[in-house]
Amino acid sequence: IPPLSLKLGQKLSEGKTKQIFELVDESGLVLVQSKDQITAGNAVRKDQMEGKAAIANKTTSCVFKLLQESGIKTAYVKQHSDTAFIAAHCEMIPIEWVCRRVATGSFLKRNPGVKEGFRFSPLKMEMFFKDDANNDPQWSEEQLLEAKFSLAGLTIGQCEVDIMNRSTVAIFEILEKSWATQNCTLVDMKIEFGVNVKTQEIVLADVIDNDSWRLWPAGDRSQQKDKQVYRDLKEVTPEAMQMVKRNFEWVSERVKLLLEHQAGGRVVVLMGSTSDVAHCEKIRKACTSYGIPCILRVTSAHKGPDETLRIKAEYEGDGIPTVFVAVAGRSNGLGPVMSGNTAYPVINCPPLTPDWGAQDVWSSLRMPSGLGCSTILSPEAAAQFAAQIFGLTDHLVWCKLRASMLNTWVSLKLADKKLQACSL
Ligand SMILES: Nc1ncnc2c1ncn2[C@@H]1O[C@H](COP(=O)(O)OP(=O)(O)OP(=O)(O)O)[C@@H](O)[C@H]1O
Ligand SMILES: *[C@@H]1O[C@H](CO)[C@@H](O)[C@H](O)[C@H]1NC(C)=O
Ligand SMILES: *[C@@H]1O[C@H](CO)[C@@H](O)[C@H](O)[C@H]1NC(C)=O
Ligand SMILES: *[C@@H]1O[C@H](CO)[C@@H](O)[C@H](O)[C@H]1NC(C)=O
Ligand SMILES: CC(=O)N[C@H]1CO[C@H](CO)[C@@H](O)[C@@H]1O
Ligand SMILES: [Mg+2]
Repeated sequence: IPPLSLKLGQKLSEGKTKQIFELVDESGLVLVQSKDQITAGNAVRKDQMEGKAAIANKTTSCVFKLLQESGIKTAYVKQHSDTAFIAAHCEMIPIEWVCRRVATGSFLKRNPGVKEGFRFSPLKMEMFFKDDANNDPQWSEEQLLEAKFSLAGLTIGQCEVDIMNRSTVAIFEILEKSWATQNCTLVDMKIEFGVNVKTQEIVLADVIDNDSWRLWPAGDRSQQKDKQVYRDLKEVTPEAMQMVKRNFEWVSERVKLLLEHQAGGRVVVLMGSTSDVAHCEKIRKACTSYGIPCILRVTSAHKGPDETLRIKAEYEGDGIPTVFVAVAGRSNGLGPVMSGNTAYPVINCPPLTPDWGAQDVWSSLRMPSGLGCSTILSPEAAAQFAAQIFGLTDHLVWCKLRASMLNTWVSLKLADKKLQACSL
C-alpha cells in the first residue's frame, strides 16, 4: 500500500466522470480521480454539481469495501483522498453487465408488454457493448465471444464470459441483501470488469455509485434515490439540483451502514476433553473467517453435567444469539444433553477416530425424541453451518458465504480450463 503522497505519472485515460493516473513508484496500481460533473444520456446533459465527487467517493469506497470484505475480487485498493482512490491497474473489458431484479427503465422499452415491477427470479442478466457512438448496443453472449477481445494478454472466451456472468449475479445478490437491511430495494445494477494487468485475473473494476444502480426505498419507485432522479428532471433548476444532491447524500449516509453487523452472534464450542483442542481450534479459525466470535470451553456431560448446564446458563443469560458446537469423542453425551436443555441450535462435531469412529458416530446420530441437534463431521463445515444460521439475520455473514460460493465455482472453472489447455 503506497504512502499518502503519491507521485502521479501520466494520465492513462479520462472519461466523463473520472481520470486515471499511473503511479510512478507503484507499478500495477493507478489513481482513480472523480470529477465534479454529472452527466446523463451519454453526456447530452451536463451539469456541475459541487461536492458530488466527494459524495461519490464515499459511496464507491464503502461499496467496494463491503464487496472486498465479503471476498469478491475487485480492483479497489484503498481510499486516497476525498475524491480519489487507488486501484489495481486494469485493462477494462468494454462491456456493461446489467443485472435486474425488477423490470423498469430500458427493459420495458425493449420488451413491450412487460409491466414495470415484474420480478425476475432468477435475476435477469443483460450485457451492453460500451460504444458511445452507437448508444451502447445490447449484445448477446455470442457477439461477445466473436469479438475475441484480448486484454492484458487474456482472451475473453467462454470461460471468462461465464465468470463475469456468475460474478455479476453474486455481486448483485450481495448488494441486494445489504440494501435490504436499510429497507431499500436494489432494482437493478450495471457493472464493469477489468483484467488486472499484473495477475491477469478478471476483477470488478471502475466504480459502483448511484449512477450504477436503482435504489427504491421500501420498494417504492416514487422515493428513488439514484441518478434516475436527475435524468427525470424536466428542468435543471438550482432547487432541483439541490434535491438530487440531497438524494445522493442520503445514499452516501446509508451506504456506511451496510458495513455494520445487523445482529451479533457467537459460537460456543464445548469440548469433552482438552485432547480435542486441535479439532476445536479448526472450528474457531473457520468461524473467525466469517467474522463470528468463537469461544472454546471444556466440559463433560458425563463427568460434570452440573457444570455443563451452568456453562449453558452463562451463555443463555446475556441475550446474545448463540450456536453451540459439541466436540466429544467416543460416546457423545455432550451434544444431546445440550440439545435437550437449550432452545439454541446445537451442532455435534465429534472428532472420530479410525478404530471406533463408525460405531461412535451413532451417539451423535440416534437421538431420543424431542432433540434437534445436527451432526457435521468436518470442523470447517460445522463452522460453515453455524455461519449459515447467523447469515439468516446478519447480512455480512451471508455475504461472505455467498462470495465464497462464487470463488469456489470460479476456481473449478479455471482448473478445468487449465486442464483442457494441457491436454490439447
Ligand atoms: N482500475 C482501472 N484501471 C484502468 N482503467 C480504469 C480503471 N477503472 C476505471 N477505468 C477507466 O477509466 C476511464 C474513465 O472513466 P469514466 O467512467 O470517466 O469514463 P466514461 O466517460 O464514463 O467512459 P465509459 O463509457 O468508458 O465509462 C474509463 O475508460 C474506465 O473504464
Ligand atoms: C448468463 O448466464 C445465464 C445462465 O447461464 C444465461 O441464461 C444468460 O444468457 C447469460 N447472460 C449473458 C448476458 O450472457
Ligand atoms: C424498515 O421497515 C421496518 C418496518 O416498516 C421498520 O420497523 C424498520 O425500522 C425500518 N428500518 C430502517 C433501517 O429504516
Ligand atoms: C452517486 O452517489 C453520490 C451520493 O452518494 C453522488 O454524490 C454521486 O454524484 C453519484 N454519482 C453519480 C455518477 O451520479
Ligand atoms: C469527503 C469524503 O467523504 N471523503 C471520504 C472518502 O472515503 C473514505 C473512505 O470511506 C473516507 O474516509 C473519506 O472521509
Ligand atoms: Mg464510466
